[in-house]
Amino acid sequence: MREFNRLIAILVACGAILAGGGIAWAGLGQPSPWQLGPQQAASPVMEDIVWFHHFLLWLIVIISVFVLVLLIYVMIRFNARRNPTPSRTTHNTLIEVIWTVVPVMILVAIAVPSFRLLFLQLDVPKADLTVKATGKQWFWTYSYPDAKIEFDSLMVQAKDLKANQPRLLSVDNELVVPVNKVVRVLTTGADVIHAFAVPSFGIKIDAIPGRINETWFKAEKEGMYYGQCSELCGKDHAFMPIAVRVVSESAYTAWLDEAKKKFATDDSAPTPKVAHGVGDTVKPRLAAAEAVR
Ligand SMILES: [Cu+2]
Repeated sequence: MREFNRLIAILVACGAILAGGGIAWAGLGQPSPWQLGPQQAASPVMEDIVWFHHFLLWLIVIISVFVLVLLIYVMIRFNARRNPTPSRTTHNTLIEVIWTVVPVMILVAIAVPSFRLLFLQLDVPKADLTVKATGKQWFWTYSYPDAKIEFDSLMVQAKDLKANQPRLLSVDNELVVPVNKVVRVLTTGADVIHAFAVPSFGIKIDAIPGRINETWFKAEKEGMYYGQCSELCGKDHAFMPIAVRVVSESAYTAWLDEAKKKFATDDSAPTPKVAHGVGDTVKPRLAAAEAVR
């Protein structure tokens, strides 16, 4: 019985580490050393995802421990030595009803929050702002269609990192959005399939050439939020990070005024080709991206 107690203690400790990991060690907006759980939530969708994750985690821990305890009990109590003449019972209606109905109830308990979360993610609320993220080999181009601006966002090389800039996640031109506003994100790919993902916002959506995908987030805290391309897209797949700077409404307006001068899209130019191959507008930036490596 001492072994059994020790086993239970280990299981409880593992559960505590798993549950604690998500809360205690996760950084805001970026991964942190020894992190086990998801990154801290900064949007309503991610808050639901984190809740759902912990709900499922505890559910499966309880079920696993319950099954393990049953197995151990059967092994000890009903082995050939302690139970030489086994019972001949083949049916027990009450137990059969219980082991059918209880799992069904558990599945329904999972399905309800699962569908609620799915609808929250897919049902894009009325957007305050639309941004388009185009995945290119190997950087992102962001456009703000309403403000008529567009710019490329390339990873900062390790030797050029400033203080507080995380390696492999920082970029030269961040995607800037206002806090507490619904941001609709349109994604597409210019060459191959990429995926736009920011863990703290709970978004991950494919950027497919010739297609526009749509998702949304509402950042509830100001700060820097990092993500990465999440669809294997070629040799520099790991070097096209996503950096989102969430700022106050007034700081956003100020940034937008600056950006309109710096990154204005030329209306007279033909729209960049995004459907097939590497568009003409991509090539000079591609050369620049190659040159720094
Ligand atoms: Cu990619």
